[in-house]
Amino acid sequence: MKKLPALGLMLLLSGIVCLTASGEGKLVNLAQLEGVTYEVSAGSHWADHSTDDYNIKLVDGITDSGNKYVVCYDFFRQPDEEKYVVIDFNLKKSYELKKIVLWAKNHTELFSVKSVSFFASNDGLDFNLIGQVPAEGEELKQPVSGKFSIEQAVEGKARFVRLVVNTRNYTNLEEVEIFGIATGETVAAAHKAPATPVIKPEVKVSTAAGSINLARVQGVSYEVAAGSYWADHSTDKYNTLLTDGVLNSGNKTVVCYDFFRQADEEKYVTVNMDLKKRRKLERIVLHGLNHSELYNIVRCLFEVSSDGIDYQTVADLSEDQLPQKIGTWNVEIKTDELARFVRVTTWTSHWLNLEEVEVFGKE
Ligand SMILES: [Ca+2]
Ligand SMILES: [Ca+2]
Repeated sequence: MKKLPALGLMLLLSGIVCLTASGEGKLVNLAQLEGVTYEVSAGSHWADHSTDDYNIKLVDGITDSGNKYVVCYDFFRQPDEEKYVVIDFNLKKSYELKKIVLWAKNHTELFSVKSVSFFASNDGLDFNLIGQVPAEGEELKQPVSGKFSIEQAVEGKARFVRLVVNTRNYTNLEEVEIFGIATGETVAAAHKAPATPVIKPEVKVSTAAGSINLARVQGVSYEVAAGSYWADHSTDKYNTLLTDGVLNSGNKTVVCYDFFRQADEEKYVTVNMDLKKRRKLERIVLHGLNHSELYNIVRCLFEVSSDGIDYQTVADLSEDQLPQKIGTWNVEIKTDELARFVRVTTWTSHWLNLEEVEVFGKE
C-alpha cells in the first residue's frame, strides 16, 4: 500500500519531465500575440459600416459586440463574386497552426456568412488553401439573428493566414482566433484604440436670397433623440454633422437608426434645434439619404416653439406626401413663424438616415 503514492509521484514527475522535454510550446491564440497585425479588404460594396478603425476589434477577445457593427459590409446591388471580405493576418513569424475560429454576428435576416475559405502562406505571396467551411455542396448553418462561430482544424507551419468570407448581402464579423503552438511569446496585454481628438468643423453662415441658414449660425445647437431602436449607426458624435453643410455623405451613415423589431410608434428620430434667440423663420429643409430599399420615411412632423416647452405644428406630412426612393431626398416646408426652437421628427418603417437640417430665416 505504501508504494502506491510513490508510484503516483513518479508518474507525476515523469509527466512533468515529458512536458518539458517535448518543447516549451503551448497552444495559444496567436492572433492576440504582441506584434501580430491584420488588414481587412472587401470586394466592391454598397456601404462599409465597419467600426474597426484601428484594426484591433477582430482580436480584442470580444465575440459579441451587441448592437454595434465590427467589420461590416453591405453588398447590396453588387455582383455575387464581389460579395466577400478578406482578412489577412501577419503573425510576424512562422508558427505551427492547429485551429482557426471565425466569430460573426447576424443582426437581421439580411446578414449571413455563406462560406469561408482559409489560406496559409510563409512568404505572403503564395497562399495555399488549408480549409473550407462548409464542405462543397453544403449550406452553412447559422442563426437568423445572433452570434455564431466557424471552426477549421488546420496543420502545418505558416506566417501568414488569410480568411476569405463570402456572403449574400450583409456580413458582420466579430473576431478571429488562430490557435497554434507558441514558444515563449506573450499575449498582448490590451488592444486599445488610441484617443481620438475632438474636431469640430468651423461653423459658417451661408446666405441665400436675403435669408440665411440659421442652423449654421455660431452658437446654434441641436440634440437628437430616437424611439426604441435595434441599433444606432449614427456617426454624429459631436452633434455637428446635421449642420455642416454636407447634404450627401456618400456611403457613410450620419444620424442613422435601425428600428428592426420595434413597435411602429417607436420608429422615429427627433432633431431639436435651439437657435438661441427668437428668429423670423421662412422655411425648414430636412435632408436624408436612403442607402437601400430598407430605408424610408413614412411621416415627418415640423414643430416650432418660443420657450422649448409648448410646441406648435407647422407641418405634418404623411407617407404619400414624402419622397420614397433610394438615394438622397429632402423635405421642405414654408413657415412665417417667429420661434427659437425648431423640432423635426421623422418616422420610418425600418431604417432612417438623416443628413442635414436647414432652417432658413432672418437673423
Ligand atoms: Ca472582437
Ligand atoms: Ca450634414
